[in-house]
Amino acid sequence: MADSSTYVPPKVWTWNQASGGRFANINRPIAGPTHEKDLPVGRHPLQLYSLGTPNGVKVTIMLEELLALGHTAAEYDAWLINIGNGEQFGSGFVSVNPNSKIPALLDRSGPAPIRIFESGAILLYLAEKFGALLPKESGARAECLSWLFWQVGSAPYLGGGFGHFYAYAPEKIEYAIDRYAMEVKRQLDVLDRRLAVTEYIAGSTYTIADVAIFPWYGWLAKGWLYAAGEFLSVGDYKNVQRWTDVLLLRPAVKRGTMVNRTYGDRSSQLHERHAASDFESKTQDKLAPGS
Ligand SMILES: N[C@@H](CCC(=O)N[C@@H](CS)C(=O)NCC(=O)O)C(=O)O
Repeated sequence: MADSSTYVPPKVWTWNQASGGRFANINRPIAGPTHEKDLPVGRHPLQLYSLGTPNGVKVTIMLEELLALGHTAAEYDAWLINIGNGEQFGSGFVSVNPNSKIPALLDRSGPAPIRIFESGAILLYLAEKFGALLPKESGARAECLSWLFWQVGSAPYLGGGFGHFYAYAPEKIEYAIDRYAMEVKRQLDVLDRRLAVTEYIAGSTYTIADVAIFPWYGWLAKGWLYAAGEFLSVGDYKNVQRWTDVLLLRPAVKRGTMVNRTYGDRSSQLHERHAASDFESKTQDKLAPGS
C-alpha cells in the first residue's frame, strides 16, 4: 500500500485483496453469495438473522419492546450471523438480504414468508405490523420518521467514516479522522439540541426513532464505540447523556442488547434467543460493549 501522502489513484481501480485493514478478509467489490448455506428456522413467527452490533441491536430492542407491550406475535428466534467469518455471504442469508449485511428478518406469520432487510425498514415494518412505537397522528408520525431516516443516513459517517478511520484503518490519516470527527460532533450536537427541548427524540413519547438512534449515539455518548469518548468529549452532550441514561434503564433495552452479543462480559451474552426464559441465567447489568 502506498503512503497516503504519495498515493496517486490509477486510471482504473482494481481489487487489491491485500490492502489490509480490520475487515479486509470480508470486504469485496462484488455482491452475491460466496457459498451455499441454508438458514436455520425456529418455531416462532419471526426469524431474525443478526449480530449484536448497533444495527443488530436496534431490532432486538424493538422485538423485546413489543413483547413487553404484550404483543405475543412478536415472539422471535434470533440466530447468530458471524460476519467476521463471512456468514453474511451464505446463499440462505443473501436470499433474505441481497446486501449481505445484518440484520435481516423473515416474517413467517402469513401465507408466504416476507423478507425485510435494512434495520430502519425492519423497525418501520414491525411498528406498522403491531401498531406500536410509531405515532398515528400525521405530524408526530412525520417527526418520528424524519429522525428514523436521519439515523439511517447519519450513522455511516459515524461507523464507516469516523469509526473506520479512528479505530480500524491500517494507518491514522489526520485528514480523514478530522473530517469525520467534526461531522460526528456535529451530529451529537444535532441530537443534543433536540433533546434540550424534547424528552425523547420524536417528542414526548418513546418511539422507533429512539430505538434506532440509541445503539449508535447513546453508546457513543457512553464511550462504548471505538474507545472514542474522551477524543470526542462526549460528556459535553448533557442532553444526549440524560436521554441515554433513561433508555439504559428500560428492561427491553437491557434484554435486546444481550441478544446475538458476542463480546463483553460472558454472562451478558445471549448468542441465540429462542424464548423469554433464555435470559434467566444472564446478567442484564453488564452491558457496556467491551466490558
Ligand atoms: N444500512 C444497514 C447497515 C447494516 C450493516 O452495516 N451491517 C454490518 C454490521 S453492523 C454488516 O453486516 N457488515 C458485514 C459486511 O459488511 O460484510 C442497516 O442499517 O441495516
